[in-house]
Amino acid sequence: MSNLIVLGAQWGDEGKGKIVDLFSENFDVVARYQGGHNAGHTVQVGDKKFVLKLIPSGVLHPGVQVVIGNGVVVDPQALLDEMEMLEKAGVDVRGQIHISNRAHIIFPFHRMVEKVSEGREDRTAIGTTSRGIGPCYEDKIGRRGIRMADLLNPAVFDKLYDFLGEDKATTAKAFGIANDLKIEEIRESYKAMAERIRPVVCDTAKLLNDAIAAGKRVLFEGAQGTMLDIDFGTYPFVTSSSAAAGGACTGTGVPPTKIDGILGVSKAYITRVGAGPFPSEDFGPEGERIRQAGREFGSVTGRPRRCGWFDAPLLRYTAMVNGFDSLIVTKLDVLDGVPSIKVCTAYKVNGELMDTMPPENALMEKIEPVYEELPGWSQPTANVTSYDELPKEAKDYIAFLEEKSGVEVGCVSTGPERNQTIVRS
Ligand code: 2SA
Ligand code: MG
Repeated sequence: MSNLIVLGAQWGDEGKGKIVDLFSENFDVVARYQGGHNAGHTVQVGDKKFVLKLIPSGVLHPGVQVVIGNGVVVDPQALLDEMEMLEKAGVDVRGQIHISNRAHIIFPFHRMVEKVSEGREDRTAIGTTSRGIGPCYEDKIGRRGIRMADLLNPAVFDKLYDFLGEDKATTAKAFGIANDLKIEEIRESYKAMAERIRPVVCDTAKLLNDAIAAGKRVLFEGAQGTMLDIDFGTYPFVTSSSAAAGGACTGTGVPPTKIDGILGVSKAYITRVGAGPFPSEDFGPEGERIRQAGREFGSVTGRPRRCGWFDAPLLRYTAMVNGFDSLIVTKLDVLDGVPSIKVCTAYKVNGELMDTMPPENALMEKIEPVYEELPGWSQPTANVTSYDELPKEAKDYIAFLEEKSGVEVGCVSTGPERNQTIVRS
């Protein structure tokens, strides 16, 4: 398949970074289509570990071009820091990266607005990453945002910035924090950063469509996961972008007719970081065991992730809204040695069985998961690279996930490194 979307089938942190890195050698271009530096894509290359937040994981393959699409929100400081980190590691990032002139810019006052909103007593905090992501998208949808192309034109930038700066100064005043906001300092520092970014900004919709017309292959890298999608996730406990497959088109300018396949990535269990409903969460020692064995801590914020059992109704739902052609199951090895593995196969709400996701949070919170238990395996799966070499119980577990979620598992990851992967033929 030429042009593929790889995206999260759960609440993010499914291991997309490793998968995109692994697949990238077969692609010419890797593009991010939503989110910003709230994402944390961890890639292990030999003894080096990279945590990429904004730049697509494909950058670790020399010669692969990487694109930050129009649907992404860019914090210029975070971008320059990440570029510098990669340059120091010997990556030719300036020779590989292209940033959309339509991508919206995150400013320090977006973090300020987020802090105010998360701290309000009259509202449940979302548990955001404090990167200014949501407020930047608010300005985008509110049609007062500033885009890359505007940042690069000082006269246009000044005019738009006067308005946006004033808007945020009013907010700051209302919350008694006006002194913290250095509107003019920010203006000057952004103009300086603009010059360092200018050489890598272009019309990436044209770049991508030209590449496709020339027969090149594009991999679209999702960030976060479908259950954090602004429309299809557990709203309002979601991120502010279109993480589901549709976002790959609106977030890059590549039409749906040019997408050839969609791969979902799911852990062999499930995690979530931040607040919101989580039907199969395990609050006991087994959840803690998964957290330790799976090193389940936020790669951007370090927050402990909430852990639980594979949720088949959730996967059926994310498979429906994304149209997965195949599923990639990661971190199977984390379940090594668990004597009995639970799988949530249905939801019960007010005594009634439901086989899909309810749209309201109030109902989501009431879900009692219906579990089926499968025997674990004693022989480790870590490092196994061929399906036939998996213990019988692990194969049965994968077959059970396929049956209950309705998606074929094409690939299984058995460790963080590139070679710790099983591809089923
Ligand atoms: P935000 O900051 O507005 O996007 O937060 C809104 C919700 O989206 C969740 N979110 C994430 N969930 C999992 N992984 C993410 N990336 C980092 C990682 C997170 C970290 O890879 O570990 O380091 O904590 C990510 N980004 C956003 C967030 O928790 C809120 O529930
Ligand atoms: Mg992550």
